[in-house]
Amino acid sequence: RADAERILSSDDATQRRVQLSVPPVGAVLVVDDDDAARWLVVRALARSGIQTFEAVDGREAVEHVLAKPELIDAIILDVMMPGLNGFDVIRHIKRIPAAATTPIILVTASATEEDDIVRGVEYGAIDYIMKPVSTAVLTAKVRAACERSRAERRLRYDLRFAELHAMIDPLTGLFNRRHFEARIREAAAYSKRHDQPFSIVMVDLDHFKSVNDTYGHETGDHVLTQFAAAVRSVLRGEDVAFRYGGEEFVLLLRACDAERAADVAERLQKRLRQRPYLFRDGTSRVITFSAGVAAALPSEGYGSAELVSRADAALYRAKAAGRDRIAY
Ligand code: GH3
Ligand code: MG
Ligand code: MG
Ligand code: MG
Repeated sequence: RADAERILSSDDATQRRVQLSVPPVGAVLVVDDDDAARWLVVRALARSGIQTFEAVDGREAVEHVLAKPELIDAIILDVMMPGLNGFDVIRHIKRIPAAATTPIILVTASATEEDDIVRGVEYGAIDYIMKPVSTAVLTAKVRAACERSRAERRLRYDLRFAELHAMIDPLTGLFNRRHFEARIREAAAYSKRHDQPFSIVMVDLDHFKSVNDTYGHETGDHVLTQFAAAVRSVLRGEDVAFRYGGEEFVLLLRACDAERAADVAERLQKRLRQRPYLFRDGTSRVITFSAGVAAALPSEGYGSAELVSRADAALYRAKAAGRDRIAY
């Protein structure tokens, strides 16, 4: 289920995995068809605490990066290799999203390789080392590349985290209204293209003010989180729930007409009836809501503004008719 909490927690899991599997200094892929040259580099790096992976040709290098892009902090790449040469490898790696910014250091065979260096840098290598390799220069450059790589990864993670937080309601963990606006536009475009209906259900808790007034705002908050959990439990995989405002929620239901949308709302009603909220003072109460259902119409071009106002109007009718009901 594309649910905000799940995305966040799986992101945390990825982050933990990355932290656990990456050694302190860095991990580097060493690509060279010449065994002696490759071992020299590997030994020098190992002595300064850098983990190494090896590839004996371009193909192996690309396969290695494809398999575990997040575990490689930098790539040391021989230019002259049979099959895919160093430039080919750079081009392939730049097309792998998770590795596109991994620093690549070229290893060129001789001082006649000025053109190689220029070409390599144009392709996206950040630096080069001349053969025969100086271990001091090698180690310094690789350390710098690893640090750069890790700083960049941290930044990317922070950005993704910020992005997710901008769409999530912190109290319930559901998506927020801002994200709803984006998703409903997306759903409308999809429906238009495929001529397929979708529906929304506007949900407003009944007499919620009295929960706050009787038990306090904190209990009110807890009721809202429990309600959100109930909402999650009745949704199908392709449905998404949002906290629209205070005690108002909205469900976005893909490939769903008004009748089936009302079924989902009824399932929620039933579930809340089965599990009354138990208050601190030992009393319990069934949390009820009123809901307005609206299906996107081809005649309205599946427009989302009209859809929201029809659902709102239906919700108002449900309230006016006595609450605890679902109206179209
Ligand atoms: P109705 O059946 O007409 O919807 O009655 P109601 O009391 O639910 O409606 P009203 O809009 O008058 O009140 C909504 C209440 O929801 C008022 C506000 O204090 C409360 N509320 C809104 N957001 C939150 C929140 O985040 N936490 C808590 N605890 N209460 C909230
Ligand atoms: Mg070579
Ligand atoms: Mg309200
Ligand atoms: Mg209300």
